[in-house]
Amino acid sequence: MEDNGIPEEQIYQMLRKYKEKDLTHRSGRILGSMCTCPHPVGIKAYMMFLESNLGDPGLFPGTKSLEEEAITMLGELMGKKEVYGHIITGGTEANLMAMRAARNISKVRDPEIIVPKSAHFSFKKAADMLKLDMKMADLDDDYRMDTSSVEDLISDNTVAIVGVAGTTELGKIDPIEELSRICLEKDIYLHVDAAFGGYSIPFLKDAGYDLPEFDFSLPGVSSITIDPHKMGLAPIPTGGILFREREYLEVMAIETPYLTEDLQSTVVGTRTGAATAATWALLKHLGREGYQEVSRKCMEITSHLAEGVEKAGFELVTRPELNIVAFRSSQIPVEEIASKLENRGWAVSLASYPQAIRIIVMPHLKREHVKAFLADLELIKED
Ligand code: 0PR
Repeated sequence: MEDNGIPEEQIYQMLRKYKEKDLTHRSGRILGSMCTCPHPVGIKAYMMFLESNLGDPGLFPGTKSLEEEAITMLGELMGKKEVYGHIITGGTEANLMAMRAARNISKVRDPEIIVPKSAHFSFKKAADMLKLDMKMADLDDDYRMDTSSVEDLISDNTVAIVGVAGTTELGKIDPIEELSRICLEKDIYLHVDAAFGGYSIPFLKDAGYDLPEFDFSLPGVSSITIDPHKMGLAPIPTGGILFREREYLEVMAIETPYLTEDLQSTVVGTRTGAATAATWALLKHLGREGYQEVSRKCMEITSHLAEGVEKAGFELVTRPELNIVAFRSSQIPVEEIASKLENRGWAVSLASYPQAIRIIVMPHLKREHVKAFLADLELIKED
């Protein structure tokens, strides 16, 4: 720390030097991120609420109302207006809260959860923190959760089953309808991780895409993760957790003796109201049509990219269901493709199951970026 403070302008200059080293989404070079350039309306709303702390909501009743309204709007989007939840830091915290609710509501001594092999690693964190035994269900031939494997894994200790609507690596939608039926029959908590797909599947359905049911319209679904900081275009960190019943929040409520609320169910104590303001503002500003446009454009570019990848002689792992393209080659190992693309300035990421290059076609990826990428993909065959 300096003895004498550095003048403001100099501070910004110093910061710019660091920022120059970062990649930007706007450059179109980030191909493996589920985040994107935040929408200007989200940024402005976020900045308006920088001092608001939802950890002490009695001081910020306006922000608290915004949170309730945002949760209702998200609930409506997910097939049920009366839901209970919070705007939190992201998918990890949402999945952790869901697993905590499921564990606490059960009276099981050695709790187990069942997640698909494709589940995000946040469930491993949740299992570790909550002392849950995590069983991994197999995937079917098209990388969706295999429900017969789920049924084999169910035991008296199962406290939750997790299905994913928009898997992290391939963007697949698990058979939630079937999971809902199984969970209702066996009285098991069902959590749907729609961190990625929650902000696109309903809009793509509106646009005529044939996608399966995955939300509270299915009676077995107990909770849903839906992340505004992914396809919702909100600034980071903004996540969402929705519960069908208030009781799920109550079973993990902790007494908060000196705050303006008596009980708190979130993991985080002091938490920003800015994320809530951004979520609310974007839902109101873009509306169903605005968000439909965002998702539709991403899907158009996804199709274009998938076609181009095949034309260049690479093999698609699966037909994209959402805006993720995963591909590999019979000639070049995946790591080599990745490093050659990286040498040409593309920040790609790898899918692990199966090993593949994975491109998430977020709204910052435009046609011109895909064109340049496909040209480089042709060239790397000769590198
Ligand atoms: N659930 C699913 C289905 C996810 O894909 C992710 C994250 C999470 C939960 C956890 O969400 P948070 O990261 O918000 O806690 N999926 C991306 C991933 O791990 C997150 C990401 C975003 C990674 C941008 C890299 C990146 O540059 O791949």
